[in-house]
Amino acid sequence: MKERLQELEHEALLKVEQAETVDELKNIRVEYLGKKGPITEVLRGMGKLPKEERPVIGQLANEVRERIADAIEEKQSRLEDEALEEQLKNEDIDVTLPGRPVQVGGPHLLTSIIEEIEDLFIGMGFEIKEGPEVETDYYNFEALNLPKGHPARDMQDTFYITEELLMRTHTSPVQARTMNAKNGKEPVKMICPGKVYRRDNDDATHSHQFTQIEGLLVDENVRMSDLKGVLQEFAAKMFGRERRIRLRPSFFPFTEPSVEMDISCKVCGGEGCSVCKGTGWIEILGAGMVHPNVLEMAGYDSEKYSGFAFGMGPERIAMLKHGIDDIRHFYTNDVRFLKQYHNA
Ligand code: 2NL
Repeated sequence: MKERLQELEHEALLKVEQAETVDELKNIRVEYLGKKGPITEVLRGMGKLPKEERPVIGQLANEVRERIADAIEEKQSRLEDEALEEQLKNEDIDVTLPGRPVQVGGPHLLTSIIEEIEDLFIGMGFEIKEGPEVETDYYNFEALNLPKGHPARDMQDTFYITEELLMRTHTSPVQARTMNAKNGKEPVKMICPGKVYRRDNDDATHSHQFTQIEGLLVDENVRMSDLKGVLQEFAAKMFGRERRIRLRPSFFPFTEPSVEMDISCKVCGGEGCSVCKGTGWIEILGAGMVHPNVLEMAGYDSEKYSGFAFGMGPERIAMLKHGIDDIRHFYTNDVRFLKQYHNA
């Protein structure tokens, strides 16, 4: 019995010595120290031993069991330490390595320009208004002195959805709606930025979808000189105090009289060059005094109220400001293009 126990101990300790994983150790523990293991068996068979041998064998069996258990425990903690060491070695972090740069986006050039123009007019007391891009024929055309049959309503130029519904061709309907809501009584001082749509073939200067910013001021005693002062201030803030402006007669169905505003060419200072096509001037926007028909249709007494309005294309403004030669850059969104203007 004594030899059997010593043999078991020797065998178990050898296996523990050779074990390479915690799992193997678990198996050894079950095999030798488990309820069905050989040591338990020895202890169970003690009844058959002579009485005087029982305590000796019992003590030896307990000692053997303890030594095996200690060996397993010691080996297990060594294996675990080694595993941790290995893991730490693999997870080594070099805190001196340079960080990975984070890609940060920025506002689209068109958004920046529109916000710059908005801020500028907010500074002069104008409100920002927005309205639907799908409009009724009434607000897009009729209310703006473009009656049925007017050439500007041509199917060729407008995305019609039904006979009565269309994609707005300008932001003017937002202004017509705002005036309507005042019932011909209160003044209006607003600008409306937004997307507009035209049936056009896209090229360097045309896009079937682009943006517009229009302005409108309606009150008693509004004169052409008020329009000129506001536009002068806009041009100075947007392009620089040194640029001059001029107003040329023009035509729009919704204003009378109508004008177009030019600013002096930055490149040649007015001498004439390729940028201004030899004229010394660059066209910036259209404007005029609100047509009495437009005021009357919105409910204003055109004898008492008058107003001015203007409209411009933010794409064109941005192109002039930054020397961009193709309107399609705003919509193809090549990041190499967009990135150049993240601080513009
Ligand atoms: C241009 C010219 C213009 C207006 C827009 C307007 C709106 C109302 C009444 C009268 Cl509700 N006028 N808008 C007036 C003159 C010119 O736009 O060249 N835009 C890019």
